[in-house]
Amino acid sequence: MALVRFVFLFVLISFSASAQKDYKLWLQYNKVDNAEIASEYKNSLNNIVSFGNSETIKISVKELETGVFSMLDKKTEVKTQIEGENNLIIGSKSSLDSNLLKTLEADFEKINKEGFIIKSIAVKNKKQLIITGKNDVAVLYGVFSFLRILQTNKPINNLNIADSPKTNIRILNHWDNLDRYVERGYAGISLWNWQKLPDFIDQRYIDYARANASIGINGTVLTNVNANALILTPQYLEKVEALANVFRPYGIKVYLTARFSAPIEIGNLKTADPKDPEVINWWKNKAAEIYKRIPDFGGFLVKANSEGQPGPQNYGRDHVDGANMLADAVAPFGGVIMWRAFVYSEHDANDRAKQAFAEFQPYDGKFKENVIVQVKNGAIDFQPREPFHPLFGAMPKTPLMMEFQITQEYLGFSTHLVFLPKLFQEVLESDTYQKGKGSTVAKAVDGTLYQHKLTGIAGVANIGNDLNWTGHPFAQANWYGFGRLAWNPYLDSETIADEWLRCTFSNDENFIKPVKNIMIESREAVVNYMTPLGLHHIMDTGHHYGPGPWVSNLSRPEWNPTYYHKADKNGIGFDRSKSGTNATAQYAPEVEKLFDNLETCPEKDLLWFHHVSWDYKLKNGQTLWNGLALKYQEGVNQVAAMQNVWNKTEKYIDSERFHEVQMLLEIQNKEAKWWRDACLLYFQQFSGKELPAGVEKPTQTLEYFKSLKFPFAPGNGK
Ligand code: GCW
Repeated sequence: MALVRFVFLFVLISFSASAQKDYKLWLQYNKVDNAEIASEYKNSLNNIVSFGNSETIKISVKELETGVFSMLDKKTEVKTQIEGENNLIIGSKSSLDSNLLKTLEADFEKINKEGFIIKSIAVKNKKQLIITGKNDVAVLYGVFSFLRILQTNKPINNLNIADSPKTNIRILNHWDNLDRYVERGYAGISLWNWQKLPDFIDQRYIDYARANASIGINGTVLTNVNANALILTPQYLEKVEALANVFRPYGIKVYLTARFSAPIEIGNLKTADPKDPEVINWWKNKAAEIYKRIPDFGGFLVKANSEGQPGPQNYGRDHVDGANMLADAVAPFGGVIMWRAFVYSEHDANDRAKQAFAEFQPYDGKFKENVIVQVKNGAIDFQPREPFHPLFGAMPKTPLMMEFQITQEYLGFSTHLVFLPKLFQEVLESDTYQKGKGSTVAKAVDGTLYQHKLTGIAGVANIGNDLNWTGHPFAQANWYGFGRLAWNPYLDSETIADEWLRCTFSNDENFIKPVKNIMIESREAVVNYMTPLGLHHIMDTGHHYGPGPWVSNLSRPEWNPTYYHKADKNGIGFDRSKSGTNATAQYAPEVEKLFDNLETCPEKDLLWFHHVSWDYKLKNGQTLWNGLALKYQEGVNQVAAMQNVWNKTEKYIDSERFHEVQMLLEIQNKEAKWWRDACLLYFQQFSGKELPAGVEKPTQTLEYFKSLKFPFAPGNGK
């Protein structure tokens, strides 16, 4: 009996230890096991000297104490005066004495409001390390950045860092409903426990804020863009206020989605017409009511006249009327309106890829100062690969915000290991040629191209109440990488993968090198086994789980995969060139030319822009049919290669996360094959050709794949 109890206890303890690893994200603060580095760190870190006593500074101190203790086994004392040498001084500009201010004068010139300085300095001839910034939250960012230096085992003896975020709004968009169902969520239910709020503050809220602050995220939209007006009632605002209070010391502002018809639904008005004086007044009062509770409320995110959501067009008005009316309501309080450009209509016979541009581009320059238009990275919908959205090169007078999707709606849910920063980087680096060569999407987004003051990057969150937050241990890297890129859209995804692996797992090069490769390869792998050569939107209906290239019976034509791949006897692909829908004309002439011409169009985007015959010769000499089939196979092979690498990592990490990833990769392998077989069997009906050598025979018939149904697949909107 005693033995049983002992074993039980042991299991419990080891479970909670490993569970903690999953939960702790990239803030593991593993013990530094390189003795030399550890002793160098210990020698350079005596006491913490803390100036200021705001909540944020207290959090910063605690974080440093925890981090240093856990990584170095060293207990630091917290002082309020500098004594001796090798102290770690933290405090914001206003709390520093004139001596320190003078020493750092030139450094403060280098940073913006949210930027930080980490610098080795001499105070009265004694060496010290200081972390500072223009306000307390900037100091917190500096603290996390410093801890990351320790986590990644980099030297600290001569630091001289001045780093500022390049965008103002670095924000998560939660597609969370009030009943806690997360639209396109694959990691459990919503973190926000509305029923227990405002009185019960779940530790999760604090840990969420801390994780976000550690990567520089400074905003969160709590509610789904498919909005519910109830969030704007006092009953819910009280709960929102409680969350805002938790997030504030971490520098995170709360935003909400505004349902355009709220004045009718909760305000008892007869209309929501943005030109109606009563409606205008209702929103003004609502804004005042919110700001009374939450003085630093960020503003509203709005999905209007898109996929059935109400909007100004219901009243014969346009997007500018709607956005500007709301902008006026929040302007007195410093709020912003993030107005989404994700619009398309079944009543518009135009190519769906052209519709958002056609509608929004003419509005350039017409929005109020505190409106930022939020544009998805591509013109369709978060596909494994899309060319950059043409709006990014076409609205010089309007601040444009990037919307990325961190949750993997179209990239294997939380089951597939896909490192998204690679995708994000590809988009950010794309050249719009708006002001000639070098006019990258990143420059449009960070405002440097047209000197916009309001800038931002949004990511549709992949977070839920799963123990590990994101469903897949490696999906944590996508949350992390999103934050890092929102801070600096010019960061290299490989650097991000490297940092994340070291902070999350281990600094052992034998682990880092091969696993980093997995991450970097993983994005191309998913493109290959789902939608190679520019194919897109061929997933199954509604839940978007698995392949469904055959689907053609949906009420809206542009919801059908057959609309997108247009496979027939003659070939496959969507002709968006001049001979087709001419979507290429929405890009700057240099880009238009590149995409329009079959010879110059990058092969990765081939079938996005061209309908190409099955016998078309690819650059490597293969026919399109053979090349397509081989790409599908390559995707499957890449997953198998990822598995081989992963299977050798067991000795470097905890067995729980090792096994989790191992099982998930096995599912990914099965599903990659499913995609390959289903798509190739389906397209083969049109090509009429044999599978080339090197492509494995399908395991099932096309009929079988078509018969698969998933009525309970997660994340499908309700
Ligand atoms: O990708 C599609 C999703 C919808 C989502 C919509 C949007 C929130 O399938 O679930 O709705 O985009 O971005 O508004």
